[in-house]
Amino acid sequence: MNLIDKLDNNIRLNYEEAIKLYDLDIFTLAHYANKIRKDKHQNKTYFNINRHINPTNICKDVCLFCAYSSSRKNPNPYTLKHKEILDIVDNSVQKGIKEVHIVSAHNPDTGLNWYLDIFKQIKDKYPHIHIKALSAAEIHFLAQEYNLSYDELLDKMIENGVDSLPGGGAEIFDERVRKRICGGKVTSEQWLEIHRLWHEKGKQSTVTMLFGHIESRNNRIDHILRIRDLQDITGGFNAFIPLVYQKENNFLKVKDFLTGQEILKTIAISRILLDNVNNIKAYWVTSTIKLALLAQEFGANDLDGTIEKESIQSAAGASSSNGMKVEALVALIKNSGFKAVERDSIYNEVKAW
Ligand code: V47
Repeated sequence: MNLIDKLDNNIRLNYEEAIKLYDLDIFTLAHYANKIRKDKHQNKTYFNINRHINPTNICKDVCLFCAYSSSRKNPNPYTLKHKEILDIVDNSVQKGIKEVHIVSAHNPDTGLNWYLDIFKQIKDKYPHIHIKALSAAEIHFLAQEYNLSYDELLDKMIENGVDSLPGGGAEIFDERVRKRICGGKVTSEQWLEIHRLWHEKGKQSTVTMLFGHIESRNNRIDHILRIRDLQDITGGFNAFIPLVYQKENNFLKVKDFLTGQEILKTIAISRILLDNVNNIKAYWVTSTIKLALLAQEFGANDLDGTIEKESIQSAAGASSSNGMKVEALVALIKNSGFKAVERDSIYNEVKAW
């Protein structure tokens, strides 16, 4: 059976077949990705009302793509006090957020409880707010620093109110590329192990892929298929988020940046390959909102959320530092021909806008 026959019959592709997807033209990929999107979600596009908080930028690790950490070209070290974090949460809750997304750097000076106590304080005060916190990279760092197994640390996070894990720190799983861009932090195997353990506790998480730097198309396919393999076992990933590399203020030398066509192809391919992951998120922060809207026709069915303040990608050049107003996001989704549906953090529908 040839590739097109397999696509027509929804037959799962192996690595050798999957790498050939990039040879198909963009309209063919859009056709197949959009068909899957329509079958799963019709013309709904999900978003949530959330607040990103990045409590510290002091980091013991060095990732070449990062412009956020204070050790890079952005020497402005900070560590927020719990009172400052709670003030942010108070303010955002009044504005109607349903989720706080808390990730930051690998700060060796704060102590473990600085990381954990803030979750408890937020949960005690706002039991209805979903806490999505700590990437697998942070979990690996904290487990090593404080001599805990992943399992012990994940249990402590749950005890303190963390509801789900974000997908950061996955970067690209290929070991050679990973060593060059972020050697020293969580390995690919460890990243996947942490999410596997989390899923085995009955919890959900998301998974990202950082692309558009020095990785090849084959590295992207390999990354996506490693996700599919774990998802076959656990079923715990609720969304895949391809993050487009932003190039300012960091030390990764990249010659050629991605075209819009390559970004859309990659989103469509991820939709086709990840037959066991329900949602594909076009993260407007890194793709730009215009391309994210177009990505709705290339398999993406989620635009993340309002975010309110974004510090990681905006440090590297994205125009996302102030998030997006919910009315604006809704209007853009509707004007592009889709139905704007607010969701909670684990994809229950909250309200059709
Ligand atoms: O892991 C760092 C990325 C991630 C750059 O789980 C960069 O729903 C582009 O993971 N260009 C953190 N990206 C953010 C993240 C995330 C964001 C939104 C939603 C979710 C989710 C997760 O940011 C890091 C890294 O891959 N990043 N530097 C850069 N120059």
